Amino acid sequence: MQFYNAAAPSPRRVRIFLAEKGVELPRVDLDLPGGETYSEAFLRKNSLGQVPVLETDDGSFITESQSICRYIEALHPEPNLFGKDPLERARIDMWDRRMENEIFNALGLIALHSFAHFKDKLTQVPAFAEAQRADMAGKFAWLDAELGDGRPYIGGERFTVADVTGMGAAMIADFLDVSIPDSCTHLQRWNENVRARPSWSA
Ligand SMILES: N[C@@H](CCC(=O)N[C@@H](CS)C(=O)NCC(=O)O)C(=O)O
Repeated sequence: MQFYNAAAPSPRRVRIFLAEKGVELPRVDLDLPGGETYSEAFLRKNSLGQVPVLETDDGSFITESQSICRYIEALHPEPNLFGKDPLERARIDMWDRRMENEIFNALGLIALHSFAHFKDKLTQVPAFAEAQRADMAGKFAWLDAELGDGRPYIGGERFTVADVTGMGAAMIADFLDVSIPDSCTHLQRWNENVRARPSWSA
């Protein structure tokens, strides 16, 4: 197996997941600002020119951070990060999707609509980036209210892939200098807890 990585939030989700599983994979580090993911050779692995990509032992390529994590979970079931029974699996999936849609992707849109690196990738609307930035406080307040039930982790009583997605989002927030408001004490508690995990530095 070979893991195609870069210094960016989506591959970081996989790095954190692998660290939580205690799994090490041979890794190829790509230079994102240098455009290495758009080489002809890499586009044959992922036609979107994005990382992460996992090359499996039979020569298949899995793209999408979450799909790679699911594959790793199937090969290394413990510690379980996707849920143990139908209800827990649904709850974790629900929270993972919420973290991705409401927080991770919302932050990503700020970068996509404001960084020069993405100018040829989409029609940038800088005002939209600013609007997204302004909307983040409300999104954090929503998540904070949810965590107000006292659960320690996003999906419930134990650490799961939904927290991994949240940690990826926290990396984007750091990079964009978007802070969790002081009033969001439950979210602050979660944020401090996950940053204290050894996998935070993966
Ligand atoms: N939905 C994809 C998103 C992958 C993605 O957007 N990767 C970014 C890094 S975070 C990338 O490779 N961007 C290359 C570029 O846009 O130049 C996943 O979760 O794997």
